[in-house]
Amino acid sequence: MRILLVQPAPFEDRRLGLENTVWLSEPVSLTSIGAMAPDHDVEIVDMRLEDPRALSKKLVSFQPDIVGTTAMTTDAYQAKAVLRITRQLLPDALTLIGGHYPTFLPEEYREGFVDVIFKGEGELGFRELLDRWSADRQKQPGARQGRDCLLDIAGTEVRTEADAWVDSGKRPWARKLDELPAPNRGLIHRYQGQYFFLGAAPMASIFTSRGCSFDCNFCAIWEFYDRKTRFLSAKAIADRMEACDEPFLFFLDDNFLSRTDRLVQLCDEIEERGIKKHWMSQGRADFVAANPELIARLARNGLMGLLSGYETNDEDALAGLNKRSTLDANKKAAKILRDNGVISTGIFMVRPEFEEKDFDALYQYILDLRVAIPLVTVLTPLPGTEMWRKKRSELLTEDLRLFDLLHAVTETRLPREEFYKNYVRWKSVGHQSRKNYFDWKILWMRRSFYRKAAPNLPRMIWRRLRYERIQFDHKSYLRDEDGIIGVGSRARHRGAK
Ligand code: B12
Ligand code: SF4
Repeated sequence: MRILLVQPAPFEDRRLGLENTVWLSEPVSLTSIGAMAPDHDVEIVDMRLEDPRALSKKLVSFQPDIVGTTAMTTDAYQAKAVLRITRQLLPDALTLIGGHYPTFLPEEYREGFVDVIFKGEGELGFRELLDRWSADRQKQPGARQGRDCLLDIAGTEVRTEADAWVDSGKRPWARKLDELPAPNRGLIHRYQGQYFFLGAAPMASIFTSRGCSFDCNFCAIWEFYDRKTRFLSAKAIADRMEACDEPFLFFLDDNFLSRTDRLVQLCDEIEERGIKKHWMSQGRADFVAANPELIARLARNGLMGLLSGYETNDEDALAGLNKRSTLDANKKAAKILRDNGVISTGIFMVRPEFEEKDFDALYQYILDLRVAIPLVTVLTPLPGTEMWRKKRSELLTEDLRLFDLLHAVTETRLPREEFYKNYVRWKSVGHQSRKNYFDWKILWMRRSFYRKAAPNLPRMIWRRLRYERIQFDHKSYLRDEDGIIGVGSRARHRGAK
């Protein structure tokens, strides 16, 4: 069978998107499920790197039997558009959707142009679907059962021939990550070299664990994976590192720094095999604070950047987020990372109730911490989170384009224009932070990284300048909200549902 997997482009032109400025990651959801179909003809189209007409062209030329796409919250509408176009151009193709957003709000995809909604981890369910669908297709055309042959695949919702939706309940997680095949990166070969994190390019993406054992109330990941974490072994991680040609890697785990024994084993593997890659990941500040020697060893073995949620300058607010960490841990972590030349990308939140003095205090805190790159987000109740369930009635809109963590989707205490004017002051904080963090000692200590990344510098600066004009113009936020947030918007959006 011919299978087309499509990574949607989440944003229309002139809107912000992390993938435009900071981080364009490989579509690992699609390479992961693509790896489950070695006996079929699979292609991936990454619409973030394609002309908008590429999808219809590919549908017509490839004539897939199955088209699948994926969505996190901000991709939700574009993912729908992918399947709607598919139905128009190829009425007989089976259409599938999976990912975080459909898992949490499957009802949003119960539409005539969607045939199967995957909830949770996709590999095993996708394989089961392929087996059933291809067995059914091999029957005489008259004897086909249609979609009803897919009805009881655990982890899916299927639209029956009679146009009703049947939910087959949760699918148990794959027991061990090592038992799943590695994502098939050959499927994105033609895009290789185009994925990046800031100046690190070409960059490959590797997933080494799934889930998180913490329960921050603004985060969906622990709910997605039932607050359990499964890990790839250190040996399998090292195998995957070696299999990548790229000098830069991103470990996509939400909480990479979580099992010291595995990290020690990973250092052993990297040292024994002599792997010389530069890699980045995401990890908690309290882990860094508690394990300075391990961080130093990881840095010697290629750890070059770490994204951590420092979140806030207020101990009570940290506790209110269920973060289970402290400001003291933030301070220690930022110092340990800097001492080891690890680029600390600190994620912070402004809250809708902020007044000018709260912005001042947060920005001063960021400067005092000396993180290399501060990413300042607006606290957002994302679908699937505890915070969403609590705050849903307070939302001014459910238009998902504004759920990018850069817009306030609830009432702000300051007038909205003032709120965004204060928010974009983040620009000078960012510039000052970079100055505070980088010095010749750090550049010398990590010279092999900076030497390899240097050729990317002009492109990175160009990307930044282009988007800074949008990112740091408060009017662009108001423009995005225009017609979405305003008088009566809550009633309008509820009415539209
Ligand atoms: C890399 C990444 C990004 C990349 C791009 C992701 C991409 N689409 O390629 C970038 C940096 C752009 C990004 C941006 C954002 N991200 Co992000 N990102 C991730 C991250 C770290 C890894 C994604 C990944 O590759 N996962 C690996 C694959 C294997 O997992 P998966 O996607 O879940 O896929 C599995 C199943 O869902 C399912 N499946 C998925 N799709 C399909 C399709 C079919 C047909 C089938 C059968 C199955 C299936 O099967 C797969 C294999 O089991 C995840 C964390 C995570 N744990 O996934 C967060 C995550 C997806 N991001 C998240 C968020 C909140 C964001 C942002 C909105 C905000 C922010 N500031 O980060 C922005 C978006 C705003 C914007 N556009 O600017 C949330 C999503 C929550 C939600 N409700 O949607 C996550 C889960 C992080 C978290 N801790 O909550 N992100
Ligand atoms: S924010 Fe980080 S630590 Fe908290 S639940 Fe999400 S992944 Fe885990």
